[in-house]
Amino acid sequence: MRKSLTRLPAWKALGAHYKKVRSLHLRDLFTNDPDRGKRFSREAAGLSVDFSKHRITQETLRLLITLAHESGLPERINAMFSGEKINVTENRPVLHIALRAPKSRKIFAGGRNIVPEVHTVMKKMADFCSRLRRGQWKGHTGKRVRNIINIGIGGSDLGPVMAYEALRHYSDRSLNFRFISNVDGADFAEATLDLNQEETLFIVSSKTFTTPETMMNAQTARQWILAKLKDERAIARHFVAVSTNGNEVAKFGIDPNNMFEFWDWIGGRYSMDSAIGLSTMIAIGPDYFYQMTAGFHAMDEHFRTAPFEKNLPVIMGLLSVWYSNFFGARTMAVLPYSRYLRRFPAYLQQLAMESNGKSATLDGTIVNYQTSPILWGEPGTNGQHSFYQLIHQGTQLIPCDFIGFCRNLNTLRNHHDMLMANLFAQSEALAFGKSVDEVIAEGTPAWLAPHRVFGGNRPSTTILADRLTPETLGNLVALYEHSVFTQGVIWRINSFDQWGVELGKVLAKRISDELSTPSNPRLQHDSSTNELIRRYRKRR
Ligand code: G6Q
Repeated sequence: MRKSLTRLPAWKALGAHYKKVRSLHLRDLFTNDPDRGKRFSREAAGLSVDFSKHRITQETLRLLITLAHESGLPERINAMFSGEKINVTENRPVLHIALRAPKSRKIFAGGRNIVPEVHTVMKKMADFCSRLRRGQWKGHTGKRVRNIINIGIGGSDLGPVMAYEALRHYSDRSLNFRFISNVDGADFAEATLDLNQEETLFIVSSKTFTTPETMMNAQTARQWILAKLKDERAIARHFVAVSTNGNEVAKFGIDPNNMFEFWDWIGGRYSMDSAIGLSTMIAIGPDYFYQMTAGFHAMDEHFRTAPFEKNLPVIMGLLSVWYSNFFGARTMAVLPYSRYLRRFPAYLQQLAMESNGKSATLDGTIVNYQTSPILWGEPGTNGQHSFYQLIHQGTQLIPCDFIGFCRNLNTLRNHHDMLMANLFAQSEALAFGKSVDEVIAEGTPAWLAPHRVFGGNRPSTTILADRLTPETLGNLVALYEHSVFTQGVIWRINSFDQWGVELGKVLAKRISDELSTPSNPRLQHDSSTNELIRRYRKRR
């Protein structure tokens, strides 16, 4: 039987090594190695990543990489890229990397080369987008479509929203984009309030086409269209679908020719560059979309081929393990210095926490170590005037990822220099802090000094890219995807299922039936749930 993670020689060595390095201060690490900034920086696939402000030495990195080898990371990377069914609990291969593979590449799932299918769908999407963007796709009454509403949830929403926001600079400003995900009717009501049905197209994005929230919103959309257009034939002009479930799509009344396919070897949270990205492609056009997939592919290739000591996603993933399992860090913050990336932390929350927020290992044993940290964040500099206080002086260690761009997209006085100055200042302040001597030397009275001391030694990664382009976005997302995979491999969990969302779904169905048949008084939940339902029934 395979040794458990905590018995691997590298894990034990890291434990012993941690005792030696935990008291080292970044101030000393930098003083003792004037080249540290360069030594721990790496460049690849459009990104330059500075790992030097981490509480690591060369030896830490060497041991973490040994851990990756002892955990079989090279074999697992190979298994993913060669289409093995590594999503064992759902008996599926995991092939989002095929979504961005060039035509010449052969990637097999179930013995079939799937790359041609990917390109066929992409071509169909591109044709559709071009027609729509040229105003050739008309609504039922002959009006040009100007409003695009994506209906989807989870992986069928977070990627499209994030990408639309991120790439807004490149989008067609004559079109309106809205996103409906929540079953809260406010989502639908607010998204459609000022829109004319005749000019509105819904994209129903659902891999399964059975997700209750999405189906509820899609039916409401159907009614909203029919209330004005009063003709069933309008559905075919005002709805398209992205799904794997042709039957259900046809039942809804959507023309199968207007269904954009994807496959069960793509997980929802890994699907933003599949047909799920249809709204993205409509917004930015096919050429920019291809640039985005090229960005993903560049990072895929880097991940697949680069030696681990130069491999950005591998190092990032291993650092997460280092802080989670040895320093006991519970959370990590992602802090993009770009308004365009304001939905990026929310997107990464699903990617990281739905992938690695698990306790059972691949062989079914329960872990005796921590798995996914809680991920959170907001764009700088807003966060600085909010929660950064805790990161600087609070009692928890919160590793941070700073993301910034050397060139801006909106040339407006010297805003960008000021923005980036803040990014650099934050990582510097976190790492080096301000000692009590420095504080006193500034003339601070002794009683106030403790409040003004910054301990420093708070780790961060800084990711810099030239500009926020579709390609860079692809680089960035794939960086995190593969970092998440790396962590999952070390923790021996399946990063590609999500059984944790099932129980709530089943109970919601049962309770929803109980709410709609209030005459049935028999409630058989616990006394708290029973009481909440009764109270709601009474007042609804
Ligand atoms: C993501 C999950 C999940 C999924 C949604 C929507 O990895 O699988 O977030 O994307 O539950 O599912 P449908 O696309 O099937 O509606």
